[in-house]
Amino acid sequence: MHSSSLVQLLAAALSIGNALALPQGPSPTKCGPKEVLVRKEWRRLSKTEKQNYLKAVQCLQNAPPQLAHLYPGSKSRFDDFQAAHIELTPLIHWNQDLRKTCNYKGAQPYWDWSLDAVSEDAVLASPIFDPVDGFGGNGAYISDEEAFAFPNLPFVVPGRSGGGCVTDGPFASRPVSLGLGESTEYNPHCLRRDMSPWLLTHSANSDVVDHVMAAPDFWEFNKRAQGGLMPDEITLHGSGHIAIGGNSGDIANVNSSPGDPLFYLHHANLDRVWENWQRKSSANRNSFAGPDNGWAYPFNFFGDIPYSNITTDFALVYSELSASNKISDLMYTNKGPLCYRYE
Ligand SMILES: *[C@@H]1O[C@H](CO)[C@@H](O)[C@H](O)[C@H]1NC(C)=O
Ligand SMILES: [Cu+2]
Repeated sequence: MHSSSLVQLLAAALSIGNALALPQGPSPTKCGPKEVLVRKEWRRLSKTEKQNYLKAVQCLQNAPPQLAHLYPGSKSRFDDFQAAHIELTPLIHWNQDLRKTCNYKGAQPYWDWSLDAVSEDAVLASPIFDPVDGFGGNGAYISDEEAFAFPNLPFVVPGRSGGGCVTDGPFASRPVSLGLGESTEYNPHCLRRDMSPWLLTHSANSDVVDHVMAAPDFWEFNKRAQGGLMPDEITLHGSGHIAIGGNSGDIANVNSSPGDPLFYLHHANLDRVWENWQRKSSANRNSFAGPDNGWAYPFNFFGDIPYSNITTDFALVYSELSASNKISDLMYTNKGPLCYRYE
């Protein structure tokens, strides 16, 4: 297991898609009303806004890599982000790169899964999976046995229904460069999904969101949002990964999940839940705590390992994607280097 922490993962979710200027050291970044980007739920975007986002992602998939010297498997700028996640988990500058490299004018959209988690039919009918104005749908069905042979999970995902190559949408024909797993060698393969509408309705519905939102401090918030490893313990974070990626899909792999472009909309929504929770009180706003290793207590699913608890002085590192940030600089989405708000 790599050593990046789940807290970092959530903290990184906060910074995914950050906006305008490189967060370089302590110098304050200008973030006024003119600069702040407004993040919207996918289905609230116009058709044109959706197409602009999808085209910008495809543009990054065709843009040359800048980190191939670090990650031999990276064949595009899109792959740089996937490779950096394999190594580090934290991600920053995704949306900034869409804007800078691909001239994308918008903000990072998010996917509010709780809107779809009302029924299994609603999950399947979600606009997020639209073949034209969305990210495409499920993979073709493969058997439990075949799916379980992939390295994502130690159990067969209840309700899994796909597992093979995604058959429609704008990302079906482009090979994913890296993964599954923690190698950064080139390993082109089709984008796979193994959706479990059952799991999404059980682990990302509005009751689960409410339970997370009721957490008294960040430690507890993080614990409730991350959930556990087994199917009946999965909550918000695991849900967006495992209910879509299942046993064989890219987005369900703990290392190589950003191979599926949906990853960024899932993490933007986690960030939004955190931001909503922060806005409940000034105590919430300033609360932050968690282990410095993703698999340490209280996420010690694979046994106890040594760790320290971190504070907002902790510096997140992003490979060569950007300079590092202290978490304290990232506690407000609408200030400093992040500079966005949610609608
Ligand atoms: C980390 O913080 C948690 C929650 O406050 C606490 O239970 C745990 O003992 C702390 N661990 C260390 C190593 O200080
Ligand atoms: Cu994640």
